[in-house]
Formats: sequence, C-alpha cells, structure tokens
Amino acid sequence: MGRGAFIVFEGLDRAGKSTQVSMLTDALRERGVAVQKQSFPDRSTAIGKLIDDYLTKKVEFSPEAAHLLFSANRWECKDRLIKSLEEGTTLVVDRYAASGAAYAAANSGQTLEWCSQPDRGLPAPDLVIFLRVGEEEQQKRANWGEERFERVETQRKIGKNFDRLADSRTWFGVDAQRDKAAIHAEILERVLKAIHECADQSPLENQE
Ligand code: NYM
Ligand code: MG
Repeated sequence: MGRGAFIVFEGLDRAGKSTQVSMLTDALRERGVAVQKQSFPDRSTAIGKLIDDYLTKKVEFSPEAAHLLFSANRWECKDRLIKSLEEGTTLVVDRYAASGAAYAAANSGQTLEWCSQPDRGLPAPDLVIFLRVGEEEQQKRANWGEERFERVETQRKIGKNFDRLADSRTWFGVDAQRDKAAIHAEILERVLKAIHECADQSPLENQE
C-alpha cells in the first residue's frame, strides 16, 4: 500500500477551515480511507500552551519569537506526521507553514523569505486547499475579533501574503462564501484525486 496524502487547509480567520476539515475527514472515513485530523497551532503541547496564551493575549512575545514558537510547534510534530503518512494514513491539517509565514510577515514586518526559513525541511503538503473569504463575510461570522490578528488591516496584509505564497502546482483555491455542502463537494473531489496520486507514486517532499 502507498503512502497517505498530506492535505493542508489554509485561509484567513473565519474562512470556515475547521468546518471543512471535519466534513472532509468524516467523508473520507465513510469511504474507508485511513485519515487523521491535525490542527496548527496544536494547542495541546507545552509549546502550544504558550501559543494559546499569546493568541488570547495573556502573554506578549516579540513577533519573531512568536513565529519561532509556531514553527517549533510544527517541528515537534514532524516525526509523528511522517510516520502516519508512511503508514498510509492521509492527514487533513488545519493550517501549516503558509499560515506561519503569512501571519508572521504581516505581524513582524520581516520578509516572507525570512519568515519561511524556520519551516524549511519539514514535510511539504501534497495539496493546499485555500479557502477564500471576503472581509465583510469574515466579520459576520461567530467570534470575529476576539483573538490576536483578527483585525481588518492585519487580515488584508495576511491575505496578500497568502497570494504571494500560493503556487499553482499544489494550491487549490476555493470560494468559501457558498453553501457548506457545495464547498465540501468541490474539495472532496480534488482530495480523492490527490489521495490516488500519492498512493501511486509521488515521494513526500520537503518544505522549501
Ligand atoms: N497562526 C497560526 C500564526 O500566526 N502562525 C502559525 O504558524 C499558525 C499555524 O494562529 N489567527 C495564527 C493564525 C490564527 C491563529 O489559528 C490561530 P486558528 O486556526 O484560527 O485557530
Ligand atoms: Mg482563528
């Protein structure tokens, strides 16, 4: 049996990633696909707890220090992620390195290049599903504005950074302002294709 596919969801806050990650995971499981769900930041680890305190504004870090914590949070999960993929399990991941770079560059003023560096060498996603949502829609959705970075100006900068990071080979953009079921159907079709391709051949690549 071939390896699992590494599927990542990206997008601005309130784009609907968590909902779509759950819908996708359930649908794959129903089809008999071995699948695991993972979110970054993973707030359950010791580093993740620091990140949670930072996002909920209980502690302050310099933007660069915060970024290195987000990256460290991915590095601490690296071996587990690779093991699952090699065992044939598909991973559905809510945010990954692109969020790291896009948010950190907006927050710190460092270049995207600088912000991409700490994640180099981590396994790279086979497919990045990018959920597009407009700012008016974003603000209408539940709990908007509570956490750090949930401000219109900041989100605009982050959105531009995502556009610069998107590569045509692995990114799949989705209009996330439609009906949930329609969004899900479009994503499921693309992901099933990616799962087939990964099982057939392509070796896991590293984050550049
Ligand atoms: N975030 C997430 C970062 O700033 N850097 C990262 O590397 C990652 C993975 O954390 N506003 C930010 C983006 C979000 C926040 O994530 C929490 P979520 O998925 O909105 O709970
Ligand atoms: Mg959020």
